[in-house]
Amino acid sequence: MDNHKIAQILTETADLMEIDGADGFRIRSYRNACQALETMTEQAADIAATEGRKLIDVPSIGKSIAAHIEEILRTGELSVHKELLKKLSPVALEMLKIQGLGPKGIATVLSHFKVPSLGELETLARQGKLRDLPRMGEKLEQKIIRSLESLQLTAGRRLIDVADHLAVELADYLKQVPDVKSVTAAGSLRRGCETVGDIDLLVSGGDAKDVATHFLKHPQIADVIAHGENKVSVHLKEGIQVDVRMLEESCHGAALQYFTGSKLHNVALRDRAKRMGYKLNEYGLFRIHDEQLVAAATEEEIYSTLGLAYIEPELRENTGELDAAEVAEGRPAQLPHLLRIDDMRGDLHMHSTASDGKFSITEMAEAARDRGLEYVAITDHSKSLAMANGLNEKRLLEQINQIRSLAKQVEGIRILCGTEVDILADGSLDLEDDALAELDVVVGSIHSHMNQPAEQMTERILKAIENPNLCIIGHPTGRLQLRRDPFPFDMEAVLKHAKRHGVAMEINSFPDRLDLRDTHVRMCKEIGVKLVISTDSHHTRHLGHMKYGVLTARRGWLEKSDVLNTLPAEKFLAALRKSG
Ligand code: DGT
Ligand code: CA
Ligand code: CA
Ligand code: ZN
Repeated sequence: MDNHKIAQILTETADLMEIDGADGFRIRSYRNACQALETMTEQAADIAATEGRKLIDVPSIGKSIAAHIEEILRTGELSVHKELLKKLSPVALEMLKIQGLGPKGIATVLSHFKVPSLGELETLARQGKLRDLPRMGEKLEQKIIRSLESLQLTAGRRLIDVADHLAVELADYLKQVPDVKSVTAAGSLRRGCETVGDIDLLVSGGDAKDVATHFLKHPQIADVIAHGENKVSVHLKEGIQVDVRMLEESCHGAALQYFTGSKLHNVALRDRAKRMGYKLNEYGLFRIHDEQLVAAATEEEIYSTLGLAYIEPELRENTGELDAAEVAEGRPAQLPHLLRIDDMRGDLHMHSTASDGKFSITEMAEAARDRGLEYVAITDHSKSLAMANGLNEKRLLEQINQIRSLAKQVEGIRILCGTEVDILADGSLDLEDDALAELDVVVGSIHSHMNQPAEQMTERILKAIENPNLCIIGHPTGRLQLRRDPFPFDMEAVLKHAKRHGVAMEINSFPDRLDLRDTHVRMCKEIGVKLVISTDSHHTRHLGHMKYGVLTARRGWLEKSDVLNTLPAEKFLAALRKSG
């Protein structure tokens, strides 16, 4: 078991202890240990297995946590964790996802009612039974109902990076079967969706029986949902469903097209086929009048037989892609030439140890360089974000000097001076203009007072855009996927204002955020606002999230020219809004 999985169990235990009203000092020791596990370069399992070495020698890991880690390594679970779940409620952890409730609120609810499921909680809320509990009230009760509704919409869905990593691991595993030619992820994962309901894997080549037998031996499988001749569906221990389909190589393209979806895209494509005298299904494209197969091996030939240019998976949502792909006489297709990950040259949002990052400026820059980037901006938090150790003007100016002298030592990448400055409740920025004017890149973000009414929030962002030092709005809607809804504001008004003032909007690539999201990105393009794609890295490992931001950009129909950090450094700086 890797450090991340151990940390997950310990974090959940700390959450449960918080609901249980445990001592704050003890809870903090769990959280500190998790942070140590997430950042250390060695695996806890290796340390535990090495003679003469002990887990308690790792900083932040004390005697009782070390014993917990050993138990997790030995048994795969933690008895304290299980006991707390039993004592509190099997859905205690899920209740933490309900906005506005929090550990104290959950404790209050659980001390008055039995809550075996979220459905039971919803019933209590709808019957008005929560409002009279201490520190609750009708407003919070309504908020709980709304939050439960949006949780239902996303229930069982996983963030794209989680599904992506699992799919890669399973594909490698399936490729061990003799004669398997390819294993491809289809469905929402291939379309680059921000969350994934289940993982669809298509296996080409190899004997279907062998593939199924091998797959069913995978250690991560929790239970088998269906096992047919050409398809196996399972739940992984992680909770997510995986559908594996074994294909005939001859109709690989047709199956890939069908199982990539989206359903709406497929319905529209089938309608088009029908109008042209064809039938389309997962086995191929057939002429209706004589049932003759006309295309099946590749997606390209299916689209082209239907008079269409190849449509990239990220565009297959039935939002105009079929019209744009039309190749009529004398008119080429109108599809965008989608941005590619290799087009990215810079990353304009990352944190160092000066605020809440885990690595130094040099380490971040070198890691970005090793990933092929040409420039990065260090954008630590500003002073009002005290819990993230945000920088005041003095520390920021010191950091600028530090970066300028580092620039001579770190070869092969340009380090730009930046900040992620808080946009305060009234729309002013958290740092003096004089200090901001010294920087190459000013990202402005909202981290506080997110409950403002939409009108006030809109005014706040419009005012921030008017500050001539601001270059980029960071994670503009503030959402945390599966956890926190975006704060409401007038997106169109903000985008028009940003365009007028030359401010760029960020696509924050952090999988929990993906903010702006695909539909907003497309609005930017239509309005003509420029975008940047950044990782918001707090760890060198997060730099790899860039690909999810790029997928979101592609789903928003972006081309290279729509994204400022595809430009070389000098041109990027010239294109970025300049103060004065
Ligand atoms: P998800 O799993 O909720 O994130 O979304 P998808 O798009 O991966 O949906 P999924 O896994 O149910 O099906 C994968 C693709 O297979 C879907 O995008 C289109 C195709 N497909 C599956 N079942 C049907 C169906 O009953 N009708 C149609 N038209 N297409 C289907
Ligand atoms: Ca799926
Ligand atoms: Ca599926
Ligand atoms: Zn931020």
